[in-house]
Amino acid sequence: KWLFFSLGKKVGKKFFLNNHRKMSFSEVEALCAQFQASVAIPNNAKENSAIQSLINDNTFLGITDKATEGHFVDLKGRELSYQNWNEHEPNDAGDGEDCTVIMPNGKWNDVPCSSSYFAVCEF
Ligand code: GN1
Ligand code: CA
Ligand code: CA
Repeated sequence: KWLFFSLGKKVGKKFFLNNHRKMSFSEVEALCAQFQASVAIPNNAKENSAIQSLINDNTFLGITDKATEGHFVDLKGRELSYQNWNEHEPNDAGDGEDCTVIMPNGKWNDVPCSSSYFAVCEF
């Protein structure tokens, strides 16, 4: 089967690399850390497009509201400089959603951290 996406993309000083296996958010954090990388966070539209070009399914970003419900920050608790939520998101649906995925259309959705999605690390 042909893959219509690439394995990695350079944007400025960042390199985004995606993993073609679904895993929970804690597994994604461990995976990226293993490579001295972090779970990807797009800081602007250009970086968001770069990540979008690497994926064809929902993919975790390094953005959570675990600390304060409804307040999404990076994994060090810092404010986000860019956000690209889908309409009506984040909505903390179901039993709660504290992690974030980028969808194939480039928009973001909050999802349960325990659910399994693809991953992108940034170097
Ligand atoms: C999904 O399955 P449902 O409709 O309850 C999604 C939510 C979205 C919602 C948007 C696990 O929830 O995050 O906000 O659609 N849940 C999952 O309508 O992806
Ligand atoms: Ca939440
Ligand atoms: Ca949601």
